[in-house]
Amino acid sequence: MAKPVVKVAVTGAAGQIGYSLLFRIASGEVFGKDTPVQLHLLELPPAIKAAEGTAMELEDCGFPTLAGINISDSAVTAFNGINWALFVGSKPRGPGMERNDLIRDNGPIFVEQGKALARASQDVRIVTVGNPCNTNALIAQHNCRDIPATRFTAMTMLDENRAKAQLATKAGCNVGDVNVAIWGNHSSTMYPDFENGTISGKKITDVIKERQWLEGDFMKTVQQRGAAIIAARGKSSAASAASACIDHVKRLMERTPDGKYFSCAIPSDGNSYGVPAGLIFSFPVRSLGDGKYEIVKGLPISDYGKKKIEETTKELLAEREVVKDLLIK
Ligand code: NAX
Repeated sequence: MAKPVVKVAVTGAAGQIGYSLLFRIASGEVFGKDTPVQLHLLELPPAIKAAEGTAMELEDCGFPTLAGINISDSAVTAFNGINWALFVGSKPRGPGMERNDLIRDNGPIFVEQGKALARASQDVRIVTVGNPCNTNALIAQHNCRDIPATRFTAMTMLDENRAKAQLATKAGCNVGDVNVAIWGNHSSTMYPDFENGTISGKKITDVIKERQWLEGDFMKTVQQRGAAIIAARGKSSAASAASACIDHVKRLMERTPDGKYFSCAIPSDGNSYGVPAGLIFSFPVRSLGDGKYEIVKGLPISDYGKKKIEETTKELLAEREVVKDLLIK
């Protein structure tokens, strides 16, 4: 017997990331070849026509797992009965725009969409990709108090994948051999934790002994990869961001193998590594299966690591201050 339909809302469906993401979800890659998927596409009115074009292409792929597509410019309509909300849509940063302006500009989107989540199914899970994704997730979560806070996540998986690729190239190993997590904000203050990470079960610092490279070029490359891609491509990362979003959903659903973890920005429980409660902060996380997860506790954090975690915490607290009037207590 076919499994129940999984209803997935994708906001910003006509954007660059949407164009990569939707096809992979519809193909059965994420929820399984025996699970029908219904897509709920949310777009701004001027982009509805483009979303319709994407929907036509989705139909033309002939995916047996694609059960249907709804398109709407209303979050209330789009979120009706959904099991997953992938918040991709938000305004990009314009020329000369400060990060705080972007935060203020995008905040109201997540107030509205957070409220509209009241229409979602009881088991809904939320992944925020649109930037600044940690703070946008915080706003949505505060505006939707009937859904448990732990269901709200923001994506740092692209940063993890970027870190793994750099480490694998340096060590001359397969990307799959690398286990490394990102701490904090999806921004240039993020901390890819090479001190706790492993390569084929050995400490990264025992495999790559050039501490100068790890603290220097490696950190810089991961932290500034988004800007490097814009400089090379003329557009921001899209296919890799969509791929990371798929990894994020899959990692949350599948039990994490022993000895591994992954990066996921989640509400801090206030008991982990000195991060204030409630902040949407990327931690090393393990999935217990079916979307339940736990923060990996007890990792040793050196003075260097503490400084990095403090820096990114400080930035997230400052972002929270900028949007404090949008947060319902
Ligand atoms: P695009 O500008 O191509 O697409 C965004 C789409 O969102 C547009 O079609 C727009 O009409 C729509 N949109 C805007 N406001 C909306 C609203 N209120 N409701 C519904 N739709 C709305 O951007 P794209 O390249 O797809 O990137 C989307 C977001 O992902 C951006 O905020 C971007 O900064 C962010 N990213 C996040 C990453 C991460 O690792 N967390 C990495 C990639 C990417 O930079």
